[in-house]
Amino acid sequence: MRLQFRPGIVLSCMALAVLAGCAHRRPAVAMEPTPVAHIVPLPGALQAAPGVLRISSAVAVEDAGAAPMARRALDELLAALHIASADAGTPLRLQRVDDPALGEEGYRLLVDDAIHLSARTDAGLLHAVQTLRQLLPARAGTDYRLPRLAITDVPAYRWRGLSLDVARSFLPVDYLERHIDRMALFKLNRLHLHLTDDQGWRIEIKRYPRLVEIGGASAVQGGRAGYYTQAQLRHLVAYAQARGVTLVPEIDMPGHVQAALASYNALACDDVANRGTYAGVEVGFSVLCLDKPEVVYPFVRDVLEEVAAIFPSNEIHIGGDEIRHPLYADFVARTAAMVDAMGRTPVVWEEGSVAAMKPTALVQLWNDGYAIEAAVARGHRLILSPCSYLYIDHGNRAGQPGADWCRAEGVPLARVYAFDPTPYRTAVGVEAALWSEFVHTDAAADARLWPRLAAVAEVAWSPATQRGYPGFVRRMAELRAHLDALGVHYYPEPDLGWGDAADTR
Ligand code: TNX
Repeated sequence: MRLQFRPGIVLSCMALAVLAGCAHRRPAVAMEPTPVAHIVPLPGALQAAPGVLRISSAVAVEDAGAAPMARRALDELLAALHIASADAGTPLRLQRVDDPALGEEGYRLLVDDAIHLSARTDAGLLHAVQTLRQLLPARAGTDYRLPRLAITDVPAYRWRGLSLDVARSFLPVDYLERHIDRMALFKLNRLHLHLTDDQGWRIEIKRYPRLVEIGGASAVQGGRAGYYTQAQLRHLVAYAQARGVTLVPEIDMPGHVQAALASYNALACDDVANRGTYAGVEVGFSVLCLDKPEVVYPFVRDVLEEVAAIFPSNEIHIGGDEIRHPLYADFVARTAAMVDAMGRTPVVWEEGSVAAMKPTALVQLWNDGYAIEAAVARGHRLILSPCSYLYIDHGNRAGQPGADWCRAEGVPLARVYAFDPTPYRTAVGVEAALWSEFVHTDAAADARLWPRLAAVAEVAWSPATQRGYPGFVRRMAELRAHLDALGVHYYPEPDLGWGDAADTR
């Protein structure tokens, strides 16, 4: 179609230009463009007020020492933006308030002539700081403007997580540190570490040194070997804790144990021929010898005791996936009872729900169609990881190399976002999973995780009735600079207009 000259349009443009000219004579404050509050996950309630608050060079922080975690995050944010602390600066108050409506992690953020952050807990205040971080630019400038607004924000779910498979292919400590910082920006609070599998054993166990000498030296074909010392894991636990993230360890048993069998052959049944390490991608072939309880249970107990001594998390994941054995349910019941006796809560993959466990045991759903009702009826609460929405080892788009067994079309950003947890009435939350059979480098992990993990964060935090993909896309597109500042090698997601970025997988 040819464009035609339409005088009406030109005239109305001229009229608009005149009006715009008039606007120049309005008071300066009205001229401040009100920045859009692009926050992910979407806050529960946000009321915008006219105008902005300008912060020129300094803020005056008052915190009464009540929130060390939030204060550390705030100091880091101010330092990154070169905003000084000075008595004459814009007032910024962190305050603990006794408001039950805010729960364990909710917060309020009010921007008027000052910045007020309030919450019942340090964790809540930390989330308030993360919201402030998203409202401010990602990199240092000279002066800053904050929209005047009032936010009240409480998470929908207490478990907002990611499971990282460091067993098939290892991820170094410095990657995990960076990753924890990124999770915190989106208010994600559980990092589940899948520490053992057929292809590798990644956690030092002092009573069984060969687990890391042999099991730690193997990996999936093309992947990275390696292991974490107990000192490194204790460091990571503290690092994560300071950022509001709980590390949840998983020792996958009684299947997925070839690395353990290769390290200690006695754990295998006597007729097992394959006692070496494994670098393939098959599942379901290895099992602790459940017919030798006198060998297996002392091992399991010793390992879990060391795990519990390193990880203070309430929950300890004992695996239980993809293995058939007549003594399977018995094993899961006994192992879950051990975790209970240590004063912790066991978590099992969905298949483990056939075992007799206390109703407090958490069950992690991973096959969309798994008949979970029986477990729910027995009182088990759920961690939701249905693979067709949350298995982000699958492609960002159809045809991307990697896993596709659950959904041939991959698990694109919009698909992740479309997950609705609300029908699962007893869910404690939502957890995405990054398996690493085909994800072997830091950059490849980044490109699987981001931006999809931001969608996971919104699914788990924001009220299902208020969130929507178009709004998420608009807000998330604006946060690209924050991911850039953190050095994230995200997937160049076309829905967000990021298709120009290098695809670093
Ligand atoms: C299923 S999900 C597995 C993992 C694989 C993954 C690959 C689950 C509990 N087990 O062992 O790595 O599929 O997508």
